[in-house]
Amino acid sequence: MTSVESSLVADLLDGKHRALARVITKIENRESGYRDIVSLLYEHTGNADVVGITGSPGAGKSTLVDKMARVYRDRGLTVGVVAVDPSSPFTGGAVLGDRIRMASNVGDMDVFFRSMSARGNLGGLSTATADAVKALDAFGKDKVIIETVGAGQNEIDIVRAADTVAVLVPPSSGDNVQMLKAGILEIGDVFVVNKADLAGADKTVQELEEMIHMGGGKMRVAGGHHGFSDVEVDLGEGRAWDPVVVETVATQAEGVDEFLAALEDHQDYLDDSGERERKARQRVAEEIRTLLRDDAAGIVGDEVERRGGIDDLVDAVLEGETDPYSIADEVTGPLRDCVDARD
Ligand SMILES: Nc1nc2c(ncn2[C@@H]2O[C@H](COP(=O)(O)OP(=O)(O)O)[C@@H](O)[C@H]2O)c(=O)[nH]1
Ligand SMILES: [Mg+2]
Repeated sequence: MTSVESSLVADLLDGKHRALARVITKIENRESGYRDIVSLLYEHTGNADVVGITGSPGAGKSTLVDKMARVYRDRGLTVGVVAVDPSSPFTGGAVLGDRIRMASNVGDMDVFFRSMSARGNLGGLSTATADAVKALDAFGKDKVIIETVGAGQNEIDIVRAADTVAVLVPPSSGDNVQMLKAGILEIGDVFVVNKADLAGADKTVQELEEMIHMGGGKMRVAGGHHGFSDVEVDLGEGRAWDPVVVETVATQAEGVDEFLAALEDHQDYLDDSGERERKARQRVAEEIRTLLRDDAAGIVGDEVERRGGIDDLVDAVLEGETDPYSIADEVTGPLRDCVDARD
């Protein structure tokens, strides 16, 4: 590690926002040295409440996050926001809007906004987001909010860095709520029917409640694919969490206090049930696995290059000289020998 990295870390821990911004840029771009930085920050993490806000584009996430941040600031808490857009591989569109918003935040650096995009590396985005959250946490932000658009696995991987996940649902015809079934219902701890000033909000709330109590929430805590029931599922140490539905009008800051109270209830639940610890264990295990997988793939990739690259190996297979299994054995053989020799 160079002195540049250690002094950057020292400055971040010292509360310098410029250092925080530079660290997140290094994380986002996977600049050399970023791993050492995250490694140094690690022991300073674990103090922030991390909330994930997700939902379709235009649902009102950014508007709500701004209002949340304002309330937190009024309470004397510091806030970090990471806005992630997995759908835009380069900086532009929605992300640009967030950058402008960041600039417009009346110089209150206790609300630190930062947007991140995929940079053509979707797989790494959730890792980069989790690392950016660590930087904000180590910096000492009390509340860290991850705002993300998109749907499907990327979105789910990204909000996994959060302790509590809020899903925004605009009021509308039943179709929308039906569409939520795919994945989203399982990740939401709090559902927010934003734009409650528009027609159909009450109906949407009712549909969400029905869907949650039909089994979505119970099924999740039961951890099975079948056999969920209406009885409370005992997790051993505490009660199961029943997702909550709240209504907001983000533009008018209506319902924000109720929303924040629901988030706090969930945080309390995490502590009382032992779920926070379980989640933390799961997150660290996944982090270790991901790093090992990436590192191992990197080592093997280098070895493939040393052997002339993947195309040469493909040619050899197509010409009948060898087969993919034999190649895999040959490439990984020396690694395996190395590991075995250490016993
Ligand atoms: N009527 C109404 N419009 C809203 C509300 N919240 C946000 N909007 C508007 O919806 C649009 C999208 O909001 P934005 O926060 O950028 O959504 P995001 O894409 O989810 O971040 C903007 O024009 C907001 O002013 C609300 O509660 N009611
Ligand atoms: Mg937004």
